[in-house]
Amino acid sequence: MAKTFYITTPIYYPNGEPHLGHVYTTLATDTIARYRRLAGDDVRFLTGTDEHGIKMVKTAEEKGITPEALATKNADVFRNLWKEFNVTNDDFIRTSEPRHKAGVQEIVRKLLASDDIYLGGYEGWYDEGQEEFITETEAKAAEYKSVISGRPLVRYKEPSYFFRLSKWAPKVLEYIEQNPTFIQPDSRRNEVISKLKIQLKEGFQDLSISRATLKWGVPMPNDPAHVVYVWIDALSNYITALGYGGGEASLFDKYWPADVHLIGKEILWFHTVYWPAMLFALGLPAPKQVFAHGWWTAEGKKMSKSLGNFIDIEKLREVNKSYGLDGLRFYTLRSAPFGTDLDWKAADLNTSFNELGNVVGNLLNRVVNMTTRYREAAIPAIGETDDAVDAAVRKATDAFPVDLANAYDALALQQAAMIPVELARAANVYIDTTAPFKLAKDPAKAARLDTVLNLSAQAIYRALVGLLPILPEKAKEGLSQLGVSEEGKTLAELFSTPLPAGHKLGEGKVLFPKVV
Ligand code: ME8
Repeated sequence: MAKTFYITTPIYYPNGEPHLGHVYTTLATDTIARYRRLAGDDVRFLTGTDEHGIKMVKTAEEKGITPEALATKNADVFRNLWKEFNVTNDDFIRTSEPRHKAGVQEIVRKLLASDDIYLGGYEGWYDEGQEEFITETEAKAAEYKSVISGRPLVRYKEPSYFFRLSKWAPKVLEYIEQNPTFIQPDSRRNEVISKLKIQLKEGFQDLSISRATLKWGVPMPNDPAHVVYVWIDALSNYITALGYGGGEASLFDKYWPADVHLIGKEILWFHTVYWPAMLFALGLPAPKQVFAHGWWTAEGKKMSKSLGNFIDIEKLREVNKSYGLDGLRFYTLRSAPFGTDLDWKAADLNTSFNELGNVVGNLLNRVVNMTTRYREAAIPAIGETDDAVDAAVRKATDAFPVDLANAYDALALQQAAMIPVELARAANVYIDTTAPFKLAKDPAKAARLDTVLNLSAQAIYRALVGLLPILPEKAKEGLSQLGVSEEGKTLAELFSTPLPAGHKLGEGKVLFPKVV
């Protein structure tokens, strides 16, 4: 049976339309999902929308519509955008759906029964933009403003149910320490560990998990005057979408624990402290990994509508028009090491796309044209070799499958994008050095030309296979120019045999028409 692989994006707030940040996380998740499917895994990829909480209520009020209407309108925008962008999610969960609400209520019921939830009173600070409770110390340090939005914190005083986070926090710390790859990258892991240690030393606060003054949410099953705190509601999506707490839990049995929750760095604490604590209290395993990527800025500044540098859907559609969906995928993944912050620069987008053309497109073009011209489009068998000259391209081609697998295993997506480009670059250098057009003029060099054509073809073949998760359309098109259909084949099958001697190439065509 194939190994299962369950990967998720955050579920996004549909209080507005998606923007570059949402698209980035979703495309990165899609790339990993595509790679794992190609590797032969049984993949489940989940995304969705997080529809409750005060932020949705306030935005709806400003717009003069109900939170339901706002959520439905924008959930559709998210769902349709993922279709338009060829995202291969298997499911899309809305937290307003009955399957989710029933699951959350079942989770709360279980936690009430195990005495992990109790009734108390909350008095303290709340960041309404982040939907986050803030301790007095943190609030004071931030001058009673949100560290994310800069807006004033709000004072809350109301009866509330609490989750016994203090009871489970030591176990969470132990889990984090015993599983070095649970939180990635390492720098983020260290931040969580030190914050946890400080809070454990100072005395861990239990977590307020219900709101009595809010109507828009999942009602507490034992006390419907309260709704469940939006983060408890939201985090549960990762298991309610698998049927946990509902009638049919076969997906849950098959896919839980998740292999990767991919998120932005600002929501790491929720995912690596609250979420495992809840799961442990439910007697369930924690996810295997939470990977926090960095934040996008645009042209050096925080993205904002008023600065005119906001990368919204319209802007992204324009990008797709000029560079194709694959151009956007490649740019966002190759821009910075995965996990660090990124800056959107229109000029870099252009450079990165043209790099694909100059390196990958160029190699494909050379291989198809030369093989067509000199060998009637059939891959020649290896002829005369020259170890000193051939070694570099042979080594890069041989090492490629393992290098690529290592990059994906570490979620080093920048490397995953660049390893194929580097292989193509090495093969271009090889062609420059061996000058096949000169070899072709000398009948005595025919056996040498055979080798150069063969090795160059193997390099572009592997590079294109390796690019399938990143450039699903272009890599497929490139492979068809090589006379290869990857349909239904696993990575191992595609890598295990080189293009055989006599293999006929297809029609050559410019793969990445230059954009100026
Ligand atoms: O936080 N750069 O939803 P959200 C990179 N509903 N990524 C960004 C980004 C930026 N500038 N802006 C947003 C929520 N993102 C909760 C999540 S999960 C159980 C609940 C991406 O709509 C990034 O993935 O505010 C970030 O974590 C997410 O969008 C936040 O989306």
